[in-house]
Amino acid sequence: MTTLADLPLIASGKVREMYDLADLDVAESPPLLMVASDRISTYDAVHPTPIPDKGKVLTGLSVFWFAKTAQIVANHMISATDGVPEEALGRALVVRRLRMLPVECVVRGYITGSGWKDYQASGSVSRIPLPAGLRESEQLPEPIFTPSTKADVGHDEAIDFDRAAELVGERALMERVRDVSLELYSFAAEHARERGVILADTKFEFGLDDHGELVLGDEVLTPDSSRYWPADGFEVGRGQPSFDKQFVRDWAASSGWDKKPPAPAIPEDVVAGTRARYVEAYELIAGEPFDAWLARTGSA
Ligand code: Q0T
Repeated sequence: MTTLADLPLIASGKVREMYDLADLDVAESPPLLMVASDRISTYDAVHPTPIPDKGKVLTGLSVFWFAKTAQIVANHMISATDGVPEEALGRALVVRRLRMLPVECVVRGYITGSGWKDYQASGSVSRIPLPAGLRESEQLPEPIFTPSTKADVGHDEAIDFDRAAELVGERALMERVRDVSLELYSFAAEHARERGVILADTKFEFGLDDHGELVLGDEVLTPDSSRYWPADGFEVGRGQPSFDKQFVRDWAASSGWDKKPPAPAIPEDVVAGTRARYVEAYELIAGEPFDAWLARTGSA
């Protein structure tokens, strides 16, 4: 019996952890355990109140997308059951260890967030010129690849394609990463749109396996790595409500919190509404009851 507390922690983020499963395996490149917590952040601050099942929803969505996109690119998932400690069932994946590329692969289909800011200042994003006169949240003529660097602390830094290629060290590899990222986004955005959800933008991370093959890593197309908007009520010319976090943001705005850490505790009705939104996101996108995910992973 393995418990998370016994595993070596190799990376820790605001809302998830990566553990080493080396002791459990004799392979040359022993696998990792990627664990999603129920923690939630808004305005870059983690609230002290968890959202029950959030980690399971995000893990279930990653698994859904890993399966759906395996024909586009290989991914790091090994198992959501075998090798997962009991306490993490449903919210953890055993994954292949990769040599991660030092860039975040952002794809934007709509102009929002930092892309909107950059566009307003310069008319372009990541050195990609965009048409004049775009309005906030407007769909772009075609999706764009806008990489960033992984900052150790604070916000990721936007870079252009040439800088990303320099960091990766091989332009042809970066071109493949860009093309795969755009294909993944287009595939997922079309799937989501058929289910009433707009995938505004998303972030992928890739690595290379022992054979030098490109492999999709990280979590994929989850609400934490993507902006999902309800298609219903979408309106160009303003910011859009987040599919998953809008209850928390609305409550936070009315609570008087100055949006600086520490983030406040979340009242139980807001927790319940937010949990329901995550479950709804799972069911809309994966097209099955969330209970099916719990049952498959023995985590009900
Ligand atoms: C990684 C080797 O997940 C991270 O931080 C979470 C707190 C960042 N990170 C990813 C890796 C992966 C993945 N995914 C992989 N397959 N192989 N390293 C390490 N840190």
